[in-house]
Amino acid sequence: MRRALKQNLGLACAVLLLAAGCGARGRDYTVRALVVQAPDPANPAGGLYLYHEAIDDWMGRDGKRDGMDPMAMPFPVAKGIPLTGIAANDKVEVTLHVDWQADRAVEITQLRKLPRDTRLDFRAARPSPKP
Ligand SMILES: [Cu+2]
Repeated sequence: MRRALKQNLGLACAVLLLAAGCGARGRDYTVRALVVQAPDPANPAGGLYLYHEAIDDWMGRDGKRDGMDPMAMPFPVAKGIPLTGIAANDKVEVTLHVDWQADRAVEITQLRKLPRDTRLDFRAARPSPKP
């Protein structure tokens, strides 16, 4: 069981390295979230339904850095990211890769479970005044 987890993590890293090597475009955001709904193994394309904390430095499609408030939303998950063992009410930290030029503009490229006692903070976004 533990070995399987290690292999999965290794695979995730390999996928990340590959993604980073292939002409890294876009931006990465590190986001903490509560899992709203366990992923459906029969439909991995359905993504992961998260209630995420504010993303202060979020940059929209228009290039404006306007932040994103906490909200529940589904996220597509990159191939090779293991979702086994992820259940509703888990707390997770994900890397969101955002590339507005890509077919799939937003996807989770990294995922890790946080300790059960992690306190998430669903305050509003504080966008930076920087242009
Ligand atoms: Cu959102």
